[in-house]
Amino acid sequence: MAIPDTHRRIVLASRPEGMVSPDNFRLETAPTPRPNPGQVLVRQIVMSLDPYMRGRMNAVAGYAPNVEIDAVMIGGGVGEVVQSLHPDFAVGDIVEGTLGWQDYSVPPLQRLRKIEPKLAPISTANGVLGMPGMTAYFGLLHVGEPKPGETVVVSAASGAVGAVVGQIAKIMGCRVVGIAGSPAKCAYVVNDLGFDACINYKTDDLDAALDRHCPGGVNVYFENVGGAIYDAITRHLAIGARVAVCGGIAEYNLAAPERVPRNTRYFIPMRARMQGFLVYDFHHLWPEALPRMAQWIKDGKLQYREDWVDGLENAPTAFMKLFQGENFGKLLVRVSPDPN
Ligand code: NAP
Ligand code: FER
Repeated sequence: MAIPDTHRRIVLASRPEGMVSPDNFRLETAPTPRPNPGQVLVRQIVMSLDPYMRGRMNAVAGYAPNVEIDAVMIGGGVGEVVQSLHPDFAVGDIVEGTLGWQDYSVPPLQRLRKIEPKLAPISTANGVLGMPGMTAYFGLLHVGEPKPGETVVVSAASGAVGAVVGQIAKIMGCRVVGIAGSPAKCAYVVNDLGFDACINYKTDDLDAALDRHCPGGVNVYFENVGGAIYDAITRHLAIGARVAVCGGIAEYNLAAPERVPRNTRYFIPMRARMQGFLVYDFHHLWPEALPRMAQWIKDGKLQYREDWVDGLENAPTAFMKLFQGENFGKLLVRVSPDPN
């Protein structure tokens, strides 16, 4: 396929105040970037939409730099190398990396990895066999440290991370309770993914449901949400509980952070531990986790669900779904045809 002179890209037009809106983004046509010696040019095929991107839209940087106004939105994606000036990459290679919200990119090489399209659909490099899957794997096993027979609770249970957390916890011999925002999502995690129970936080009484489903208390809580769900879990911790703080999506669109004490007193009698983590802390261990996860998929022990949106131009409206609970599975954008 010939490389066009211009391509489409989505830039950050303004910083959200509170809830992000499609108006915070702008679709542009710009000259197609070109690689220098030692670089490659990638045509994006599948773009990933992830909650962390909301944080990168803020003026205050977190663990990584924020996106500047008028700069291309940050993001991961899977694409095809269409021009290579680097000895390790050939035209036609499928790669995953920081491709941004755009058709073509010259991505940073530190985060660029080759994907074997025969092993699994290439979209999985954005999901179960990529950043979200690795988050679930290391957050659960290295931070949550579940033991067989223990009760593991995970919020955003049907999502890219949560669905994998629950299934790995089942593989580890745990009792698994999900928390999700609709009857369909709850039915999916119980009937399709094998969770023992699921609580619909929008309709169920959280305390009553946790009493019922976690009679011995919660040994491991994999925290994705924050707010009232976190509060309820802290009232049901078991002695020696571990809270693995992965995310707090209920709080990402608050105009100002909440500054209230969050039930720390409950940690005292339970001698509970709470620990945050970033998936990138475990980057050096991904090569050991990825084949294990791929084998679980092959063995039918690990299922994944994708929620597809067509067209780069629809990324801003699709992004909103993450914060409205409208995505059901890993949220992905089909940017261009998959040659595989
Ligand atoms: P996801 O679960 O596929 O999608 C987000 C889901 O969050 C929504 O579908 C919705 O599900 C739930 N949600 C949204 N707003 C909510 C609210 N106000 N209250 C309760 N639930 C809400 O997303 P994901 O990619 O797997 O990410 C899950 C979490 O992991 C996020 O917090 C993310 O920031 C975190 N994360 C952390 C790391 C790390 O390195 N620490 C890496 C990746 C992801 P319901 O319909 O069930 O409410
Ligand atoms: C995420 C949510 C938050 C994530 C990273 C963060 C990699 C980090 C936030 C910060 O540094 O403030 O989903 O994924």
